[in-house]
Amino acid sequence: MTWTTIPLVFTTRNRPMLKQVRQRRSQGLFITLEGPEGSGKSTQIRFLASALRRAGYFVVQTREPGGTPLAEAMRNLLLRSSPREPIAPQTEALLILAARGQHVAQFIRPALERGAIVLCDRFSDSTLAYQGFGRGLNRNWLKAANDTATEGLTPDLTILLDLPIHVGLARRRTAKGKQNRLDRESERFHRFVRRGFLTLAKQSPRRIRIVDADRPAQDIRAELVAFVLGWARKRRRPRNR
Ligand code: ATM
Repeated sequence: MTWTTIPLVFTTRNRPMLKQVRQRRSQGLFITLEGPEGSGKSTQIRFLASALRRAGYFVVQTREPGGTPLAEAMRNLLLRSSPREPIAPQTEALLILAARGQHVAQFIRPALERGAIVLCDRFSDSTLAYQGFGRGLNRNWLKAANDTATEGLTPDLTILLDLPIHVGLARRRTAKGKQNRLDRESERFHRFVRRGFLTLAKQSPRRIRIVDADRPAQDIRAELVAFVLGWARKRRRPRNR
């Protein structure tokens, strides 16, 4: 087990202070899938998990918001609509980050320390895209709060399944009974979210790989599986080979 020291900036009584946070570097690999509504993440993550397992890797699959009983309870609060008491944007962000803190501490880090490939359906990029670009919350604040929730955990690889908003929303609207509170946001909101994801991909081109999701599922699957298997083989040997 190796340890690295990463500097994080904290502000106490308006006096900036550098605090050293020790982050454990694990044996596992952390891969996230991101994308706007209707991008097919949930289907593709299942394909990817099966392909990696067939190749001999130890894989765990999870999602956000959620992934542990407490975080799933927060997911239910977040995604249901309550017209009598709309959720304020900052409450939404804090609930998502609270759920993430629990998920990282109880599920993701322990799995990485056991050497798993952790496949997660959404993570921190969704917070910057939805709550930052979509809701307009301060992105520096979101990044700092997210760093606190995750203790600095960043994905090793992020796949961004990108597609035009009207295509994704049409897919979600025809998938009966599957709409949640955020699905019902305006097209303008979803346009900001997509633009947010693409901006994040531009800022982190080594971590975030854009995949065109406006294609038949089997074409997306073929590209995704080939790319991720190649990427994983360069970093870890499968356990049972
Ligand atoms: P899925 O539909 O991908 O399960 O995600 C649930 C919702 O949670 C999704 N919106 N819709 N529809 C995006 C939203 N979400 C955020 O707004 N911020 C986040 O940080 C995460 C992880 C999800």
